[in-house]
Amino acid sequence: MTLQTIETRPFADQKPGTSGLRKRTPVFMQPHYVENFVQSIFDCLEGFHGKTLVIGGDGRYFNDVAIQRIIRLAAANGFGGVMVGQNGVLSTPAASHVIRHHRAFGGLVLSASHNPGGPEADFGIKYNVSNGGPAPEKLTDAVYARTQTIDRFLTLDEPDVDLSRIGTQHCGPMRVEIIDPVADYAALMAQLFDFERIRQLFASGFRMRFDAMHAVTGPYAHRILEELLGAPAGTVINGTPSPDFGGGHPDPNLVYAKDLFDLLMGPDAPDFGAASDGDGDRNLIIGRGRFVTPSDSLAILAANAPHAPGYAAGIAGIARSMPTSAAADRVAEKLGIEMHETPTGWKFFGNLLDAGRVTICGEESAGTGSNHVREKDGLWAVLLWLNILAARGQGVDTIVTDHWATYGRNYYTRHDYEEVDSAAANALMDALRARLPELPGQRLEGREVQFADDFTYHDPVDGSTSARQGVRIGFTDGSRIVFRLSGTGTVGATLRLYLERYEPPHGQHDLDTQVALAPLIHIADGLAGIRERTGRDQPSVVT
Ligand code: VG1
Ligand code: CO
Repeated sequence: MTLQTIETRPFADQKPGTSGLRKRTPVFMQPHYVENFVQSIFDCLEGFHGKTLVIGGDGRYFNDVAIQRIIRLAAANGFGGVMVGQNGVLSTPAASHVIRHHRAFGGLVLSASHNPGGPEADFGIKYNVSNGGPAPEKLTDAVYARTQTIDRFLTLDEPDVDLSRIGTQHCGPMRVEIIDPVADYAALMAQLFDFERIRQLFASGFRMRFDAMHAVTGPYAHRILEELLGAPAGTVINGTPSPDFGGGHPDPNLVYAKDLFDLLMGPDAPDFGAASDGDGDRNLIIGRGRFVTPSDSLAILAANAPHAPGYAAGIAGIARSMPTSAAADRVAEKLGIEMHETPTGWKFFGNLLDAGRVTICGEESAGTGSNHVREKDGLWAVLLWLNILAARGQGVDTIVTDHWATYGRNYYTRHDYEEVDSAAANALMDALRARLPELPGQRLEGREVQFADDFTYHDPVDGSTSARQGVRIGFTDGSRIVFRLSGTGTVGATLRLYLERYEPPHGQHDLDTQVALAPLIHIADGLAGIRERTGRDQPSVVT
């Protein structure tokens, strides 16, 4: 075994975004690209000597190659051991749990999440800290700075390990433990939820379809839903992870999971449909004849969490990302618990969860989770829904409409303009920001602007500040328009437009969402000149 110090030169583009570093796969496949980024992370960490690093990914193309390189880097840098999911697979929430459960120093999660995979698609790497959550901005900023000056990385002249063989191997002096990716996670789920009751639900003929989208949740869903909870074989579809996700987008929304949506809206619909994304942290929830928006799902899960044993004592508070609808705020208000609004990205929930100030968190982008890990968790949300359905003995539609009748309905949609010209997108945001000071008090098509700002978050736990997190324009009637640019795309810019309008408990709850929000959509286009500036007359994705 020889320790090698390899000379290298910085790549200008290794700036982590909303969730780690995401690039086209060929970018990651350039010589030294992975090594530079991972060495830069290690160079920004202190005190890991002899400690354990967790490594896993969503199984996409290049996962296995990158993991072998990372194992050698970890050994050369002095980690005492690595725990790696079998075949390099660990869902993002499972990786978070493994880090916490085994008191690891941190972990590397290889994924570009909902972005497609393959030699011409996307790849990504993210570092999680010892609480199991994504590295905070302070660390990702330091890592980026380091990538700009790096001139060497450390590696070992050692052969590949066998990622398929569960058990202990070595890379030089470092222990390499290949673990069952599902076992620890499944045990955690069994603690949080009433598996017996959910088993009875399935035994009584309740029908479900779970679409794993050829991505990482396949093995988790087969084990938990079919083997442990007794759902009939065939409940889980597309359950074998493939390096290119079957050629699809592993994004559980109404565009890429359209078959599931059509099934649930069709004549022979099962009772419940769900899906998860590439790395298993997102969830799509659809009842028979009823799609549940992620913002509503957050509110409903928070309101009903005590039906599950893991939350029987109640929840301490709720946090949601800024663009997520205010539906959950009404639940928090009624329960008299804390409510927090954070910037987009799960890393902002970590401090609130660690401090015990919130129990449940969510994002409009189909992410929901709790203090059981420090990532959003797709299957967790599905299991909490199942637990609630079993406990209440009601269907999704009844539960959703009941919720609206109690709290009112927040009509909500997101329009994405994907891969637009970066300069045009930035100009649009700049022009909007310039207009913000003059907007409050103005009437726009009959609605009065109450506030207009570029969201700044003050973390109440560590006092840090994150500015320029999205332009929000709120009206006196409670409706809201938000604009921001995506931080996970890999080509051009993606403009996200978020729209929301509140309808009180006794109001009209059965309008078509796009119709209910049409006046706000019109105002948004007028304010930002979306069509003109992007050259698009329609969003690429509407969720
Ligand atoms: C998107 C979502 C955000 C989510 C992030 C990572 O970020 O909007 O809510 O946290 O993806 O999700 P952006 O910057 O593109 O809007 V995951 O499942 O992709 O890791
Ligand atoms: Co994801």
